[in-house]
Amino acid sequence: MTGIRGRSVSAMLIGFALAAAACSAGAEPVVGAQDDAGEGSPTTEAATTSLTQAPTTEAPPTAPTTGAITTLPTSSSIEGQAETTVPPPCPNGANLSDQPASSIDADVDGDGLADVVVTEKRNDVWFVAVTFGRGGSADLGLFDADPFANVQVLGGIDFSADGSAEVALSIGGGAYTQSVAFVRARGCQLLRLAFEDSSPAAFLSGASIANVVGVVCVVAGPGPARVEQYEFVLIDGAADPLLYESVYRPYTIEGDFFVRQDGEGTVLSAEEVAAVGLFDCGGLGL
Ligand SMILES: [Ca+2]
Repeated sequence: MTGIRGRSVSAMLIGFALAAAACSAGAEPVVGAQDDAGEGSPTTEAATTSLTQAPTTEAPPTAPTTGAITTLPTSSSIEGQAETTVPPPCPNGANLSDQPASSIDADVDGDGLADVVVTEKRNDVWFVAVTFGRGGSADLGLFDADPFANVQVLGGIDFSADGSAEVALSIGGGAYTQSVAFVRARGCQLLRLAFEDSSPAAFLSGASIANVVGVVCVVAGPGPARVEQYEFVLIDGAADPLLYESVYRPYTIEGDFFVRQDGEGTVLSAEEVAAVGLFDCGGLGL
């Protein structure tokens, strides 16, 4: 039951956080610094204006106010963009091939420019690489990826709702499962999100008759960003409906790590198991 409830809450959280992300994405580059600048500078202008215009009784209430809002924030917002949304290009750190195995667009460094993220295999080792919208590139070896799998970049999901997307990748798996990993940009580098023991993190999604494993992503909202790993094991194949033992393992995202939280086990019917998404991660397809 925890799993079902967890999922519906997850869906709500995703919706909420995406809405919050949309709001903050629009507001973020302009609000903080410009408001401060806008409050400081207009006061001076208003003061000088009111001094010069003091004899006139009609103008002061409207003219200084309009001038303060329209002119000053505009100039300071241009300065702000120069600092925060147009960082200098990165070095060309990736050895990019002409034929990536997969490619998606996502803003991984949060500068407002789309970046191109690809997967490619070199000498039987898979790499994820990014070409930044501002220029330059970086790559990262996926050494735990199956060299015989078709490693794909699934897309970006902004877990922390900070404008920089984390990138989900399918890195291979077993006969019935796919393993999903996450990377993010840090400055001009790519890094792999890891478990607490620093091993590269991967989550399983897939199903056989006896086993079902699912991944649910939850972006930051009222609660912390997390990835929930569900596992269902068939315990009564004679029952109608089939009965599965469920294990729910949530991992919160803290810094660059997935930190295991307490989960619960319970018994679910096949219908309840089916209601939990095998891969429910910000609309990304597996
Ligand atoms: Ca970008």
